[in-house]
Amino acid sequence: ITRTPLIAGNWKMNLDHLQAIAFVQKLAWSLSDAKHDFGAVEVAVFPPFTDLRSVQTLVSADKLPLAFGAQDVSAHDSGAYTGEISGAFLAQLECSYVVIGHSERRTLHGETDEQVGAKVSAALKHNLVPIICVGETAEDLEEHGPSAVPVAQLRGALIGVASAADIVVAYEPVWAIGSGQAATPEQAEQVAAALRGVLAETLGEDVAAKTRILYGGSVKAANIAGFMREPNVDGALVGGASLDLDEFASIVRYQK
Ligand code: G2H
Repeated sequence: ITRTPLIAGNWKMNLDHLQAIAFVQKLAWSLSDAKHDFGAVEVAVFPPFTDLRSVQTLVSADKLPLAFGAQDVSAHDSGAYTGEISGAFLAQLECSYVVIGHSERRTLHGETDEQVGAKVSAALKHNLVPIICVGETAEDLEEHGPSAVPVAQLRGALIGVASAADIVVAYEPVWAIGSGQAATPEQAEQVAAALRGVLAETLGEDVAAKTRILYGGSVKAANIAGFMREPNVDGALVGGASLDLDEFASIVRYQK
């Protein structure tokens, strides 16, 4: 099985409506100019909710070969959940993906593995591909070793997930996020291999073999190629560097 690499740009709470339009247009032009083969390396952006409609309009009007998704989703379909956004709404905006359980949601909003699991089920129900984020803090790493916490988080998120589910997993060590201090490719590979083992155990060998596992945490043009050489790393979830057009375009073109 070959897995198409995915380079995903997580904008976090950056780029307003007008900036988002300009960025997506320029990104598509820049990659097309460089003759990027979108079939060989898939590119996706994750703007704030308020930019999704603009990005959708642009992508569909200009038939841009970019995928997009949201940075979070509600576990509920509709109802009295002030401030939440349901998977049904995201599906209507033609989102393909949704990031779930990012460490900033876990630490700043207290999201638990159980809540992450409920959001994963909600995403799948609306045909959104969840990008399930897992990762350990520096203290976890010291106390439990490299894979224990991400493995437990992934198991928690997969409770209730059907075996045929189309999912993506992102390994993002918390100590590497926005710190400039990325994991080494070997560290990322070790955890990615353990996570693929969890997928095989819980969803079966076939799903494990086709599921993409991304690395995230201070990815930039200068270090992407090392991660992509690892057999179990199938792409990257890029934060800070996804806001710089040239840097992000270079990350996407990591093979050249
Ligand atoms: C991890 C990552 C993107 P950065 O949060 O999800 O951010 O690349 O800025 O470390």
